[in-house]
Amino acid sequence: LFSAVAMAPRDPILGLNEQFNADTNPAKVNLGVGVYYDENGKLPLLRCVAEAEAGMQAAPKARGYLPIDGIAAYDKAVQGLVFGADSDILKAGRVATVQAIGGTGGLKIGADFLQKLNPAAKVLISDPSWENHRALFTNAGFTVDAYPYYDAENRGINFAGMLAALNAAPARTVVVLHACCHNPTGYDLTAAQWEQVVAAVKARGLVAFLDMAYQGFGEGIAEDGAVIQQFLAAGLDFFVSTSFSKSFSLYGERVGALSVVCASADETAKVLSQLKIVIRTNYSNPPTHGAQVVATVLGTPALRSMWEEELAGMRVRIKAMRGALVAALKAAGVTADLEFVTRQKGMFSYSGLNAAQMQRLRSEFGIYGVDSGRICVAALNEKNLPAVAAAMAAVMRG
Ligand code: PLP
Ligand code: TYF
Repeated sequence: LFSAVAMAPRDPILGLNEQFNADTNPAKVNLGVGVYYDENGKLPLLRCVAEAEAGMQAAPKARGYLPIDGIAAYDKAVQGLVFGADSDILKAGRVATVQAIGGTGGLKIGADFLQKLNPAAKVLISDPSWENHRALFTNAGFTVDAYPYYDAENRGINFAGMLAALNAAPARTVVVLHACCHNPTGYDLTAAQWEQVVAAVKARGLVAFLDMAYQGFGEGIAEDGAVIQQFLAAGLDFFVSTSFSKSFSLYGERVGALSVVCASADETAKVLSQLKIVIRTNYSNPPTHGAQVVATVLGTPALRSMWEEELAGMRVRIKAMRGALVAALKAAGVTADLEFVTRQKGMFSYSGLNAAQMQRLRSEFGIYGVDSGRICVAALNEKNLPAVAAAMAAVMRG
């Protein structure tokens, strides 16, 4: 039965983790996978999460099946975070939101629904993008192409190229956009550039799918969600996937959501009914624990402020590490202009190092980043920074 089954390639990023774990170098540092580590190099358990869980443990509940679309209070909290709790769009009942198995699950529910709706549509993702975007939409049955995004020469975004690609796309093309903290480059569009993207999406009749996996890691919760308001203001229907993996440090609980903005409450009810079919035929209904934690935190004022502070703490620490990395590289004799590292947003930096340099970092220094040059600055701390900077400076010198 399985004699013709070929070995599938490893996920390039998760594969790096395996390599890192097998490395016996005591000085090794993992800057590969996109995970936030605290100043002691530990995966944090947020205090707001621990307190919510303590409350849940103090009054344990039986675990029945959840509704197909998840915990109602959770879906409502997601909507408030993404669209603004007092927004007109929510008052009008024009957003269908379902709990999903991580941000990945939100993307997949959206992809499966879109595939039924419009099987011939193409999907455009950024060049480069999170690797799983291409695989996920391809597996959902779409042809996936890329729009220009990274501009290596100018250390930024090839915005003219991006806009030209959107303007050349046929109507109904699905355009996957990183709402904030672009993975892998760290370069985000300005509000003025987003305005032009929104206009192109509207003029060409494209379908925007905003992937929001890092809300709160760039400039703040509302600031990072501002692009949603720009799409709303244009009167567009669009998709938003949400992930709480990073913002709640709940990676393994798989807490996410999909929201679909529709033209009317009636349309919303119909869309919701279709999303539920996608869910029902894949995994029936979602798990309880992680979403209950997030719903409790977001719905309890004291825990919510605690979360906002803890999230701000992660954001501020990442920014400090960006600055410290640039300073340490300069101190190590690197003369190139590295200001771009502090301009980038979120957990990642496209360092500008090439694949050969990234491989040297691994083999000679035990510093693990992705061959594309991506490093996870959220894994830097005062202790590992000197070694990382020294190693980077060494491979940059050649
Ligand atoms: N989208 C992007 C851009 C990501 O970087 C990630 C990271 O893991 C995800 C989606 C998936 O998030 P989750 O782990 O919640 O599925
Ligand atoms: O890009 C990253 O590192 C994160 C984590 O298949 C991740 O988004 C990486 C690969 C993958 C799932 C999650």
